[in-house]
Amino acid sequence: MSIINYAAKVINFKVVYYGPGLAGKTANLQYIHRCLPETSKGKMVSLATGDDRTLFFDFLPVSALGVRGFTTRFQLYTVPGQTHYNMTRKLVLRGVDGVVFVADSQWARLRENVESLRNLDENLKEYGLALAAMPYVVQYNKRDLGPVAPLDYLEYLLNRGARRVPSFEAVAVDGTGVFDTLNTVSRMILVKEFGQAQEAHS
Ligand SMILES: Nc1nc2c(ncn2[C@@H]2O[C@H](COP(=O)(O)OP(=O)(O)O)[C@@H](O)[C@H]2O)c(=O)[nH]1
Ligand SMILES: [Mg+2]
Repeated sequence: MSIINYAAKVINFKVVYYGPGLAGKTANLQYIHRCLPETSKGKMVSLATGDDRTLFFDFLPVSALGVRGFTTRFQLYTVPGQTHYNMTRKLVLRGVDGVVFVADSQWARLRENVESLRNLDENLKEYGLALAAMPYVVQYNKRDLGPVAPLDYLEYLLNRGARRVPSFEAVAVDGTGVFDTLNTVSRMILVKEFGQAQEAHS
């Protein structure tokens, strides 16, 4: 659900980075924030608990291209991964336009990924939304660590829903895969909102 400000001619899209705690959601936003020029980024708000995990959300408006005289802006959020913050996760998903699922590639974290994906499904359902029907990509992060599960296996576990979505290997701390992930989900949102033709001009 995009939010359109007709007076300011701005369309806001909301992208939520979802996934288990410590998968690298915040690291994605930090890298993006570091790379963007001052003129195209807002302030990043990060509320952390004592153990340095995201308690509420990270917020990063990214100015993007103009569409039909409007400026499109992407607002990036992350959710806290830990089980007991489900109310917060649900709130952050409110009005979401696109989802990035950040998975932790390490063998030891596979169960947490599957649980988090199931939790995402359930929370979207409460808003009448489904991953199968929305702009959605998967990121397999922490590829630099060992031992990590092979891509095929991660795809089998996490990307075999009603439709297979674009997926990316990433090392969020050094930026590998970070913009591929963001650009793809952003493009999927724009195509959904404005149609294929618009993409050709973007
Ligand atoms: N080696 C490595 N560390 C990472 C990577 N992504 C995130 N981290 C580290 O993993 C920890 C958790 O990352 P964070 O972004 O806070 O996870 P979040 O809970 O999903 O937001 C931090 O210490 C990050 O620096 C990665 O791709 N490789
Ligand atoms: Mg975080």
